[in-house]
Amino acid sequence: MADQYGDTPPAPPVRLTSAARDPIPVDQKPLPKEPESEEKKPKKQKQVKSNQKKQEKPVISEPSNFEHTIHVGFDPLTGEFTGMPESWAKLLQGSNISKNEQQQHPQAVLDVLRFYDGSSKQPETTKYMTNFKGGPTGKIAAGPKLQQSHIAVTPKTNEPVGGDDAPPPIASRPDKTKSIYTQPIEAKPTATGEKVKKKKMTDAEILEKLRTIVTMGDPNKKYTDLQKIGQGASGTVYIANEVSTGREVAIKQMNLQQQPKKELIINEIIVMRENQNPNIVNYLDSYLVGEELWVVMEYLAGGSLTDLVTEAVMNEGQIAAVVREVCQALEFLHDNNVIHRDIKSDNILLGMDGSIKLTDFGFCAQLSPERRIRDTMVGTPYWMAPEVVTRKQYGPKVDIWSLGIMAIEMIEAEPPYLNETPLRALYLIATNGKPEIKDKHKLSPVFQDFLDKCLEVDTDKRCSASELLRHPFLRLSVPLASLKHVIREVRNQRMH
Ligand code: G5X
Repeated sequence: MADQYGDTPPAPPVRLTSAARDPIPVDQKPLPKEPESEEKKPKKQKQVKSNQKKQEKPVISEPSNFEHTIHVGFDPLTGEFTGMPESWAKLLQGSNISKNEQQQHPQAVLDVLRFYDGSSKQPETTKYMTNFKGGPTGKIAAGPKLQQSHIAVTPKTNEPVGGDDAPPPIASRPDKTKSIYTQPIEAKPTATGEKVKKKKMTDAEILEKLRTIVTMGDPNKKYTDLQKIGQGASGTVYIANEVSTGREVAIKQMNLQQQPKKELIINEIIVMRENQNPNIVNYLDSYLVGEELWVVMEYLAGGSLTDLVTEAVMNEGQIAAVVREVCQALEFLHDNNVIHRDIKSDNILLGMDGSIKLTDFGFCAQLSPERRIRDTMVGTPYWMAPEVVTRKQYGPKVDIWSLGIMAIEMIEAEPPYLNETPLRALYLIATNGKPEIKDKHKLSPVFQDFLDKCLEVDTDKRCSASELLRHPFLRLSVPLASLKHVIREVRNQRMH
């Protein structure tokens, strides 16, 4: 069936086009320093303790006993760290963080090193998309009038290529856009009076717990015609036919043996079973098949928001529409004490009807009323909030920061600092705070203000999801149905 573009209102003019996909000049000019960080100014020979980070605000009932302290010193005259572990020195060497930058913010360097070193030791547990595509050469206008585009898409070899029903190949950014996870470096309290943290579960306990959740029986009889749509270290995602209803579902299969973070898997199922919402990819069922855990969920055929931002130019009305839907998901989650912790365009799926849903809760955190903040480091560097990067305790507002970064993706096709190493990106987030937006003045004043409200370093000043939903920018939203054409067009581009 041919697309009709004539039945939609004219889109606002295309903005901020051309260079969005071009390599960004490497000479990153140093941005103005955050005035608030006097305590981080290198004065004299400063002894920086890795674990006894000062809390900016007092936190009640937090454990204060620590283990494993690394003492790293910094000599501002030589610009050299002393007593730095070998692995950090190596990481720092390859990071492109200049000597000058190290000298300016030695504490920030140590913060991000401590963070990133922990994560790099972890086997990769998340993202699945292993296929790649050829260098894109242009973007299509995400309006009703679609310009002829010349997009080089390298089709995935194991991908079923076919008509309108075939799952589209899933876009992939470089490996550095994959999610990471580190254990909290702050000590786990064993006996602090307050029982704030649960003991780590054993594998046997995890299996036992899983058995109480999953549906008995053989899913191979209930779901047929599995076609692979994503692949990664932790599992494989398929599209399948649900025999009882005839509808398409997505199935994420995870081999439990290969899971370094089994608690997170249980978390994903338990949390998502309880939290169903129109703006979230809904959990449907789960099964244990030998060593494999199957998670059945709704299937969205329109690809991810990454496909859209990298292959189309979005106007403000379209951006507002996407942002509103994601805000609705976040308001719901945060009201229910769930933090997603990995908001980025890759985790926003599009339905062929224009629906927009948040997915991949593999990193989400369920907060309890007694414990409203977290200290585990989770997410994807480029989208991480400053409080995560600098290892402060954090809460639901981290999702709002990441939403702001995702809004930048919709303007510029990629998050700030994507051409940097992850470690230098973390350093830049820690030291620059709010990122610079190219051609910010070309955005409408309400959009600029919206971005400022998301990308506010001070978490108390950063808006909540509910507050953002009342922001005038969201009144610019186009109807979701008007996105159908764009989603279809991008999908078709990707299929051929
Ligand atoms: N529905 C879905 C997930 C969502 C809440 C528990 C993870 C991928 C990939 C993935 C592709 C698709 C594609 C099309 C759907 C994924 C998840 C999840 C949950 C309920 C499970 C990864 N990386 N999908 N439609 N999912 O290739 O956390």
